[in-house]
Amino acid sequence: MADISSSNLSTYKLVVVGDGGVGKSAITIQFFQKMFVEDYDPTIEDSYMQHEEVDGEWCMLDVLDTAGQEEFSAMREQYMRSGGGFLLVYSVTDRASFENIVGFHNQILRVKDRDCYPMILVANKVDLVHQRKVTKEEGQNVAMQFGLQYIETSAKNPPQNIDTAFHELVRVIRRSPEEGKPSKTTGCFHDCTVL
Ligand SMILES: Nc1nc2c(ncn2[C@@H]2O[C@H](COP(=O)(O)OP(=O)(O)OP(=O)(O)O)[C@@H](O)[C@H]2O)c(=O)[nH]1
Ligand SMILES: [Mg+2]
Repeated sequence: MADISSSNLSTYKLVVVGDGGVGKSAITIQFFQKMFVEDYDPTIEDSYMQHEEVDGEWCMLDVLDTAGQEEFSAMREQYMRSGGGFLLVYSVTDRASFENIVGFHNQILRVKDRDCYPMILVANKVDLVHQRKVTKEEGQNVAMQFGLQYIETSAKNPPQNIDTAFHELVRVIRRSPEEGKPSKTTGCFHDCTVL
């Protein structure tokens, strides 16, 4: 039986970012509470903690669900500074949210003063097939360009790839040199795996 009481348990600070309404809270609540939140209640900032076993190794996940609404954008630099890995979320039904991913990606690298940092690209709301505005290929191309993994999710029941998204980000952090602290000269350490 794995020992989860150990004080040297690795803690991963994961931050969920992206435009307002793309489903950051729905993804986070589906992961932590195994339920889908139907209503839209814009977030200011919420945090969640949970022990989690990823590839047979227990860790502590400390997840920050951030505000996507523009009026709270002044808080971004601070949470970007504290994050150890980022889920960059857009909605496949909202083209602007996809186009804004580049801004989140670049701002994280600027705040971290790195060329690369543990992040994954999350294309959410794939259950809304008929409202889809961004194709899988477009998402994959951007992920490839940034050297990130691309994951399609749905927070709606039955959930699709929600646990996978968080677990993959933990794997990316674990694989990164010095666990999330790549040297500026190391270059990209992410795989461009498509899930
Ligand atoms: N069909 C469907 N609806 C979703 C999905 N994810 C979120 N939603 C809905 O989209 C709306 C916005 O979701 P939120 O999770 O509140 O969005 P958010 O990104 O947290 O928004 P902010 O907190 O303002 O940044 C809600 O009505 C959710 O129920 C999904 O995967 N599929
Ligand atoms: Mg929210």
